[in-house]
Amino acid sequence: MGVGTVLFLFVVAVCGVCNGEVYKVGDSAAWTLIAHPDYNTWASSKTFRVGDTLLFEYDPQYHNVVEVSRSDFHTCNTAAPITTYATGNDSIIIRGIGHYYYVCGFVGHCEAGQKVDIRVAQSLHSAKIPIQAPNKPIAPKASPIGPIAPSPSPSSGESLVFRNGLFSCIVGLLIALVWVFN
Ligand SMILES: [Cu+2]
Repeated sequence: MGVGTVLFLFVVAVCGVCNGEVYKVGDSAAWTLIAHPDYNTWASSKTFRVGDTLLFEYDPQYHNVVEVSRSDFHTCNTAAPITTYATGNDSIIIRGIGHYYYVCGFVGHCEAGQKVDIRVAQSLHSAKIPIQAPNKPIAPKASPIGPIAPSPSPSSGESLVFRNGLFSCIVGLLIALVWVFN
């Protein structure tokens, strides 16, 4: 395996953390009224970031997902939706920091607790790197950046470096640039 291939794989691995997490709303309970999941407790247990994905899974016969304003969220008014989702398997990418208010638009469901306030306070995933594959075949070359540092050991838990998506993205970008202009 050439150095270029190794670098490419490394960049892909590093930039994997830039793509954000996927949060299934309600976890195993999903988006429902059955057993009345507490979506506010669920949401407050997560740290949402820009670039993360919210996944709403539900039976579209009985539920949907309506993004509403803050005031409509509190009054369960779905007459002026920002966006309505109804596939039963909706992935919504968080576009910026702030609050996102989702309720079920079926009669009585929001009032019964099928509503969630997604608060996005951090934007570490916002720096995304467009990875462009080179057109020319990869020729093995001496690495100008020295040996690749080993990944942090899993036993030490999440390392600060890999928790910080932005830092990882910058490292990945630098490596990609070195590679491209090599
Ligand atoms: Cu519902």
